[in-house]
Amino acid sequence: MHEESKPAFSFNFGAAAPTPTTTTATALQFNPVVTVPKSVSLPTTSTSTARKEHRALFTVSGMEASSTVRPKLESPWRDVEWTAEQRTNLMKTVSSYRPSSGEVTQAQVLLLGPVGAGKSSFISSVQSVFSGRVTNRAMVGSSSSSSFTKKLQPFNILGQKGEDPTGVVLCDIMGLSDGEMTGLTLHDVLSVIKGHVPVGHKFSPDQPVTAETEGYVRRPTLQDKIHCVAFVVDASKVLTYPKGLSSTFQQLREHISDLGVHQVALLTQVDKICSETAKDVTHVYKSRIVQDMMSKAGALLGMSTSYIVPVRNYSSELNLDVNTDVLLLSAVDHILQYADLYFQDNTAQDMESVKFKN
Ligand SMILES: Nc1nc2c(ncn2[C@@H]2O[C@H](COP(=O)(O)OP(=O)(O)O)[C@@H](O)[C@H]2O)c(=O)[nH]1
Ligand SMILES: [Mg+2]
Repeated sequence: MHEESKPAFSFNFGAAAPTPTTTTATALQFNPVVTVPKSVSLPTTSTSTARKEHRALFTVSGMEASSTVRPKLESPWRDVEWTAEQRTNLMKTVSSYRPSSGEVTQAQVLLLGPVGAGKSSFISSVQSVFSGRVTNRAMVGSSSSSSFTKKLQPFNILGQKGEDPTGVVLCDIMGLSDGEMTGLTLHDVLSVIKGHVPVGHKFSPDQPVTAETEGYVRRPTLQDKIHCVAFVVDASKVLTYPKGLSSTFQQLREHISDLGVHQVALLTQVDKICSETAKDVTHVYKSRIVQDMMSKAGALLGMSTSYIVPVRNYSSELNLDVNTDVLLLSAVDHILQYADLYFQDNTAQDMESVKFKN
């Protein structure tokens, strides 16, 4: 049984908190005061590192100045092979990926971020890469719509024509609100991650997920759960997101880490902050502006930049571009590495408990 106290806050900054109803002995304490995670020592959970990072990043001055003076780095800060061959290799890697746990067939990845960050676009773009043409299956909203996606919607990433679905499912969800009264609550996000929320569930901030919710999954299997969370932020908004978003991310990260789920981040819309990258995506790792924005996104998320990858989604294009495909596939590959850590951790734990029983 996993009923828990409802959160003492929601992501609708300033919105009324739902009143708690049922609690159990194992209930998580949703304390709005930030607590340091106790047991999980994932690389992504280092709160102290995150805080240090905050300090360091916020005291750096003249970043923009240097961007203007020297917008391009002499050598890229991450190496990527921008070739059709690399695209083929990455497609093979992604489509042949199978979770390293016999119990599940697909890794479930939850995309979390504010409305308009590019979550649905990322899903559509990855599907486009595999289908060989630009499609919009994940119902991308316009940048002004409040939150087009209100349901929990998993998308199988299908292999190329005739191939089986890949071992990855990208789950789209309503956006974290950045000020309106429509955002997801921490309670609901954690219910999704634990596997209690049925596919197609329509979120509503005043109707939190409980055992009475239609289709509530009482005893989630490993396949029902989320195995990796990918935060999604818009590079062109990192500097203007409401202040509360950063603490929302920190709280989410701490609770998600407590569940043993690794987290990565996608910095989308990099074409909007760097015109060179907009013209030619192979500039992305040479762009000082993008590099600086990655650090700022790291500070916003409380995450080291090594977990963050830049992404350029297909938005208005009609044709695929090999370099954009490579960047998108690299992001999926990055996500899968952290999803697989979950299976490795859980398999290792199972082994421990077997040893213990014997
Ligand atoms: N230029 C550009 N636009 C993007 C990118 N990603 C998303 N968009 C646009 O941003 C808007 C919001 O995207 P959407 O995927 O609906 O965001 P969501 O609310 O997070 O699902 C849409 O108009 C997209 O076309 C990107 O990488 N580059
Ligand atoms: Mg969406």
